[in-house]
Amino acid sequence: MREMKEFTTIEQMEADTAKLKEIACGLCVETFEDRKAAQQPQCKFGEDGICCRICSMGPCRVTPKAPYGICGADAHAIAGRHYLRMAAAGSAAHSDHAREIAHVLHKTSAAGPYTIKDPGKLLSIAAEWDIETEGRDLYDVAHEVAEVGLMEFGKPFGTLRMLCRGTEERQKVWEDEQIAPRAIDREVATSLHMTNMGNTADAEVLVRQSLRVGMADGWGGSMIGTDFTDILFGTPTVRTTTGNLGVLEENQINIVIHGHDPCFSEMIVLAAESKELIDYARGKGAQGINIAGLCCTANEATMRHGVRMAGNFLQQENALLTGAVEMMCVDVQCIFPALGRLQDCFHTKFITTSPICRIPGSTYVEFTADDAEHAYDKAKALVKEAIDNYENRKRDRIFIPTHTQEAVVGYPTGQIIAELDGVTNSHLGDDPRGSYKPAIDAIKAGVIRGAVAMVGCNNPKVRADYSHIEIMKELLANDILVVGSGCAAQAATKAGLLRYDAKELCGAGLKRVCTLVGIPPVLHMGACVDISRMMLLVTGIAKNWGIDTTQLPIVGCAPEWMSEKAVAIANYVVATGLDVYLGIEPQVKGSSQMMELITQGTRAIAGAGYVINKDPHELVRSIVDGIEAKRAALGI
Ligand code: NFS
Ligand code: SF4
Repeated sequence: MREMKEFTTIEQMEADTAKLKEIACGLCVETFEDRKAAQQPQCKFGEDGICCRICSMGPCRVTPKAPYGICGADAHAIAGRHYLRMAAAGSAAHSDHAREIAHVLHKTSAAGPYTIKDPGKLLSIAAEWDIETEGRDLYDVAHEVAEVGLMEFGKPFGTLRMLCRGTEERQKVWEDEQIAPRAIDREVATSLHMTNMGNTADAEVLVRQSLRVGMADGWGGSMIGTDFTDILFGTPTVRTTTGNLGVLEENQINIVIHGHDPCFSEMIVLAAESKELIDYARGKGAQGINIAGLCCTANEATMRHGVRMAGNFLQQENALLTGAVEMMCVDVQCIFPALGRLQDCFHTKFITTSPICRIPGSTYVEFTADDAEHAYDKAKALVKEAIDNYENRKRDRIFIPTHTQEAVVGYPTGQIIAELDGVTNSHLGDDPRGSYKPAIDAIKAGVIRGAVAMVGCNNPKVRADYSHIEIMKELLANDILVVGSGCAAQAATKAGLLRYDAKELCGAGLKRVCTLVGIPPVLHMGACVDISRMMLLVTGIAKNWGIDTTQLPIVGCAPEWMSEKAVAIANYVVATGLDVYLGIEPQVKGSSQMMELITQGTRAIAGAGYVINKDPHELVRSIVDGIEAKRAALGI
């Protein structure tokens, strides 16, 4: 057996960041740490969610002496409205990303550049949606599937199609509690309308709508986005890759892709693989073209191409500070506007590509689905520009940290179930591997005590990646399987937790499962839109077990979240019946009613709620206790 490689510690990661920070100081440019310091003390009213500027009578701030805004809204109304607006904005972001993917699906053709990579998935969705497939051209079917998907955003009647994928019990809860989302855009618009001046002031009603608009994301926008991305670019499969800043190469053209929507970055990846451009790069003295990813675009590209991952949210400035990036090419979401200023200190070209995300200081090369036929040519032109930029590197300014970790990525729902099924004989015979029984048996027997979906961002309010990594290690030691997405999955990548031999960190039960099945103990499920995959995974387990999702010893955890998208996600995870453990407090503390509603009130509606604790060690303790309590209730 090969000797186990070291894991990367949080201190090693911090030492790398500190060195890059020194470079920034030497160049007199600021990073998020400086800006955070300059923001202290952060506004207490904002933090508590009791500052309202929804109308121009305000801003109104609630204090003991002034408990009402000018219109009479109290702290609960103000905090509740703000919270719902966050959920709505998050849902809008994920869903608009999905809409763009749907438009690209609508532009597919056999001639490319966008083609159908997973016809099986296309046909199964067509069947689910009663779309005729017999004797039809695949691309006709694809275009109709795209159109029906697009109707989900604005249809005037009914609720979302994908809700029927839920357990029967869930579907009844969603219906009875009036949190079954209608058209996606309608839930976003309704949320904005409800929170408009002079509308809903009842916190309970605002929280209920937060669940509904969250559902429009998780069981609507994100789920459509995930399925259509699979159809377009292939359903991910297991592959081995590498993560952390050390994936940037001293002697290659480094192009960083960053953001969320994989449509354009897919083209960049393909262009960088073309012989013509590789030869061109060699002609310019580089050894090759190295594509590295940041944030969720990295997750998407790594699962389908094995593209290496430079890091997560709080590493975006670090990537540029290495001085070794010829081009950073971004699409939408989670992109620091600071990059526009930072690029000035380096030769890096900062390229924005989406009309949704325009940033001063960047070069804008528009990419939209309307112009999909030219996407590959545009990508080639950009890669060539990056190659031409190689000679402009300021070689004395290059510092690439050396830490990297191997990572096994690409576990969509079907893959996880098939892998776990692989330990038994149930896959022999005609049935393809894919029975849930072994997974359920492993949980029932207690070999695996439960599972946690580790999701979400980094947040400078806490040590970057520390909570993610500490919590994951503790869960593994307690025989709790971890599935990860988004920046949480990348924290695991950087630490080495996506390696097969990370099973050494597990308790005896989980270690045995990982050994038998040949999986790492933290399973990379993809980007944040792929949390919809997690919802289908828990639904599949619950259905095959014959119980509801809320009874499962499975929960969600976002210890370092920051984005409005995380608020949308937390709401649909709760609405799906899973408790959500948060390490950052939602900005509603100024309202006792809101705090009660998000931690307890939703339990009466959906059977789940938030548990909030800023201390990662206490948080993970409560996760383990929560999972054991679910087991006890099931009598296992
Ligand atoms: Ni999710 Fe992905 Fe990261 Fe947070 Fe941003 S990249 S969609 S929002 S920061 S996990
Ligand atoms: Fe003030 Fe009410 Fe206007 Fe908010 S909606 S700013 S509380 S007057």
